[in-house]
Amino acid sequence: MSSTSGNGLVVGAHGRHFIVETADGQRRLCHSRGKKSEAVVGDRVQWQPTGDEGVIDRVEPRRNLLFRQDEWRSKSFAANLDQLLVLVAAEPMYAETQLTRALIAATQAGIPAFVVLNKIDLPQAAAARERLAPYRAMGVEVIELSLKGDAAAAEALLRPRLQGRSTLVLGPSGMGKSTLINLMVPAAAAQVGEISLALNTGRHTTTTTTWYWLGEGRQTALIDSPGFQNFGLRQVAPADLGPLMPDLAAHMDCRFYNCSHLHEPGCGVRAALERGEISATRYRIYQELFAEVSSTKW
Ligand SMILES: Nc1nc2c(ncn2[C@@H]2O[C@H](COP(=O)(O)OP(=O)(O)OP(=O)(O)O)[C@@H](O)[C@H]2O)c(=O)[nH]1
Ligand SMILES: [Mg+2]
Ligand SMILES: [Zn+2]
Repeated sequence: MSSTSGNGLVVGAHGRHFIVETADGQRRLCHSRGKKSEAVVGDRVQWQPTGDEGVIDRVEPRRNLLFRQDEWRSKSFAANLDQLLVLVAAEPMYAETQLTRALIAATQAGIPAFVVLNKIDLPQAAAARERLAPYRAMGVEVIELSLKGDAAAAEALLRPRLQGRSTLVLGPSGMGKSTLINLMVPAAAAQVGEISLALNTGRHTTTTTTWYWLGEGRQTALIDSPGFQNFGLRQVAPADLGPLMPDLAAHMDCRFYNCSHLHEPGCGVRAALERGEISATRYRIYQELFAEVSSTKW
């Protein structure tokens, strides 16, 4: 059977250009119809050929979509995910607010998430580990490894965790996302940048989102993504923010049903903060996010 048209999976996206994997496993360059580029990596699409290339006619309904909403634009990461792997490391040190934002976006999108702390071969890893303590305490799974220092151990930890699922690898620039993809998918050849190059010149930094199959049978997928700096959460309504943070949500026995947990008397969240049951940093991030999402018009 030849793939003259039909169903496909978006495995790469760059502006209005898409790589669509057809039913027989071929990859084909496709364009979106019209001005809007609606498809994202992970989308199931209907397409038809135009010469050697193709046109996407329709995007099938999505199971989920992970995206960020900055002040002026919305940026989709990927669709139809089974899970999110947030990759962090101590060199360069990840910003905790970025981790929090990724976890909130995943929770709101209904996508289970876990954290991988990479580069534990470096002495700075202790500080990163400490920073993750509140996340472990609220039930977030954290896997520690060194993709370069002990690749075999890293692979053994990751493989069962990824098996049979589609996983988006997300994290700030330089954490090792492409290194992880290359370890798990030897044929991937994802571009890995040396830290100095990545941060100083942008070279070798991943700029597109790409779907890779891990092993035979097209059952397990890993998705490499560009590192992010901003991670806007303006899709979240202010009142939804606290409930999306499990450590705060556990203490929302407040006097007022519409408590903002910022200044009201009888606030269970602030009481827990004073007792040391909520991390001061997490609460500060909540304040920062609350201000940010409150400046959005609803
Ligand atoms: N010390 C150490 N360095 C590592 C480890 N894993 C990756 N690196 C290095 O970290 C740097 C960044 O790795 P990448 O895989 O390019 O990071 P990335 O997350 O894909 O970065 P962007 O594409 O810019 O988002 C490279 O120089 C890697 O060699 C590790 O376990 N230990
Ligand atoms: Mg990369
Ligand atoms: Zn409150």
